[in-house]
Amino acid sequence: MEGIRLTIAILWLLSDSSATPVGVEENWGDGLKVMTTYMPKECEFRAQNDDVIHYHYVGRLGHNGAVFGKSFDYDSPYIVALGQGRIIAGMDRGLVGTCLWERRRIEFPPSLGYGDRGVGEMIPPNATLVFYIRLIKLKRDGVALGGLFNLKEHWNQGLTDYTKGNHERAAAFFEKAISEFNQYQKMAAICFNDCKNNTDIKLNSKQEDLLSSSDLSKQFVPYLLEAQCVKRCIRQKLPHMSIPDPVTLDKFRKRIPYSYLQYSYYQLGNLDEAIKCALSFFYYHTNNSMILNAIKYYREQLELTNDDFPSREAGLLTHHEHYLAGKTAYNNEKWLESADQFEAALIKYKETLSNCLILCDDVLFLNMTQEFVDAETNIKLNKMKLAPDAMDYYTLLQSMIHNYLTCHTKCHSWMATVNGEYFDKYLSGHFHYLQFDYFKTSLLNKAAEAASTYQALEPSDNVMAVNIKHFRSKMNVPPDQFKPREDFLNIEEYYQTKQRLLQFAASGIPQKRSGSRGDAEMIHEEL
Ligand SMILES: *[C@@H]1O[C@H](CO)[C@@H](O)[C@H](O)[C@H]1NC(C)=O
Ligand SMILES: *[C@@H]1O[C@H](CO)[C@@H](O)[C@H](O)[C@H]1NC(C)=O
Ligand SMILES: *[C@@H]1O[C@H](CO)[C@@H](O)[C@H](O)[C@H]1NC(C)=O
Ligand SMILES: CC(=O)N[C@H]1CO[C@H](CO)[C@@H](O)[C@@H]1O
Repeated sequence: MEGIRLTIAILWLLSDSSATPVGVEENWGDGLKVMTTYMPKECEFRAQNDDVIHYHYVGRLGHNGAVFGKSFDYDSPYIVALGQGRIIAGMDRGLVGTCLWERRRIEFPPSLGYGDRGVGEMIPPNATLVFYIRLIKLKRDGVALGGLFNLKEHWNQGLTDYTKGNHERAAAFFEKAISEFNQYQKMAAICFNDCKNNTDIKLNSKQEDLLSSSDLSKQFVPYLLEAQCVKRCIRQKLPHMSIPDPVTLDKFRKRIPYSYLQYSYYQLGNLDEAIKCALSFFYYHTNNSMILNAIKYYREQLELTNDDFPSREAGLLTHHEHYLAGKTAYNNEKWLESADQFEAALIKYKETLSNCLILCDDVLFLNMTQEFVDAETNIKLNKMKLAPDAMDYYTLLQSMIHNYLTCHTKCHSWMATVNGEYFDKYLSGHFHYLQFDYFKTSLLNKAAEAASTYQALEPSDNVMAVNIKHFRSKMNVPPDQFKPREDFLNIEEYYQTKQRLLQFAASGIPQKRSGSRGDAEMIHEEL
């Protein structure tokens, strides 16, 4: 039984990757010739009979290459239900099995086309036809497959149009991709939340065995379990999603598309949108001089002041704004206002940090989806082990861990970068200001709490120890008020742990177990 499953899995893998090699013409009988000219990296969905397909085409005459028809205008693809005789036989047959976003060349004789009569002035009698097609949408039972989250394809289409100077179309594609990214992010957040502390999913014994061979791997088990859970969750919630790849996601995470989009809007004369996009990019690249100049220019043109921040991401990074407002109020000795701003900044800090971290979990999850935890059967793990030149499992795991931890630590330093300037004690700084704000407004219990939190976050800073002593002895604050805020201590502790792990991960590849051929056979048996 298990042996059969493995065989099926491997056959499936082989058939999947060899079905339509790029650039090889295949003869499908009756003179029908099909060649894939572009294959997307992920082919999750292939056109089958009765699917409603949307595709672009250029049709050429076989004997002289003359174009007799085309649809290459992205707003009007050809739409048809496949395999129902609604289009000429050559196309009805030649389009079967096309992947979403695949490009094909389909050639067929008149017997599968317009026969010995031809049609109109464009297609003469007895014409061999050649179609170049690209499948852009696939609907099965009324549901668009994969079309929901093709942010990579939309992003690439946008770049192509951007390069050609077609900014209207580029902007439309960028917008589409960004909105898909936002939807994906929202869904990922829900799933990651649902999967915290999940107990349904366990490593199988072979995974456990592999992981238990290194200390670093062991520490990573909870994340592996979480990733498995998340994968299931997203599959359930978005069954027709085409999974974005990590490299593309990373670009969106860094808001790179906004730097293109702002320029496209500028070219289109839409400065209102241009400045929103520029500011959205700016938040993540606060010392990029090009974007700073662009923002300055837009502000002048639109007669905006520096206090207007019409970003697309409004609300996302406002912890910085609250923080700066808190400092300003502090400098103006408006203690209560300052305290309010710092408290607001802390709330936003937690929100923003967790949004950033969630996207790091993505890095891990997506990498594992592609390389490690495939389906419930570890198909790809086996494929890796069986293929002689496959990437070594430990190298893979290590680089995954490294990427993941790097992403996490980047979130923290990104949070602490205000308008391009990195603040070494950003988080603890809030509490430094707060203890003084509260002291000045005679909210001594709160001052004690803030001082203790600062002390716990910066244990080597003696100044606060002096203050705490002062609150205790001179101001008579009761001892039970000197409790640091757990939520922020946890954030810091978690961060420190990850930094340690990162150093550990960077310090050397976990020891490979001897006899990797043996491993392969072992796994082979288990399935
Ligand atoms: C088309 O092909 C048919 C059969 O091969 C032949 O009888 C006919 O004369 C051809 N017509 C033209 C216009 O070439
Ligand atoms: C998850 O588990 C940890 C420790 O077991 C616990 O402190 C935390 O509150 C749990 N979180 C949720 C969301 O249940
Ligand atoms: C931007 O800031 C970072 C760290 O704050 C610094 O390493 C980098 O050199 C700066 N880049 C520019 C262009 O100023
Ligand atoms: C094995 C591995 O880590 N693969 C990829 C994970 O994702 C990052 C991008 O986020 C890639 O750079 C890695 O190559």
